[in-house]
Amino acid sequence: MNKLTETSKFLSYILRHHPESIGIMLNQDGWVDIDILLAQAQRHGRHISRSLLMEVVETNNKKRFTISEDGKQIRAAQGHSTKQVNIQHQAVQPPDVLYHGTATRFLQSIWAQGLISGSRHHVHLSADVATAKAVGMRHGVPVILRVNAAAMCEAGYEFYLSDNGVWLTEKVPAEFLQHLDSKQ
Ligand code: HQG
Repeated sequence: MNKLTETSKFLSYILRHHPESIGIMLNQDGWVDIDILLAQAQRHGRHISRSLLMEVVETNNKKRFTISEDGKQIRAAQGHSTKQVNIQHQAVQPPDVLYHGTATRFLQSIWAQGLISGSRHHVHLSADVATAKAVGMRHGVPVILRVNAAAMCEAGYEFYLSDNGVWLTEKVPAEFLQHLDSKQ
């Protein structure tokens, strides 16, 4: 694994899941001072220069990390499981249709329970089929579910858009899901 990918994975682990593992606290919005992050990483045996950090942020294929406007702080854009973070997203109107990529082995449970966020804070949805397919492939044989976001909005469900363009919602009951036929 190259240095950029390795550092990106380390940052995801710290900024989404286990900030306490290097003794840092994230604020409710997920931010931490870059100076503190790098110093604590160093103390735990992981040297990351500021220029490497910035290169990871800038080159990251999914724009997983966001730098604050003043340039002093960093956060993961989405995907959190740590209880330190509770981002107060602004609800926004989603496209009428969103997509969720998953693996065939989860389908039975999804039809029974709907989409649930599991350990993460939200269910992750995308506006396009290609992204959903790539997400599904991480878990096995991919299958794409079509989410009737328009009907969910009418029913009062809220949607949020992360810094990096991932659509988030708390859960998706099965009645709003449809198996996307490969011909569509
Ligand atoms: C499934 C990546 C059984 C769900 C991606 C998924 C994304 C159920 C898996 C981000 C279920 C959770 C998140 C139910 C949902 N029964 N299985 N009731 N409800 N599931 O990794 O959406 O590379 O936590 O379908 O691009 O795959 O990390 O979520 O298959 O944006 O930046 O449970 O992670 O981004 O898996 O991926 P995950 P996800 P990063």
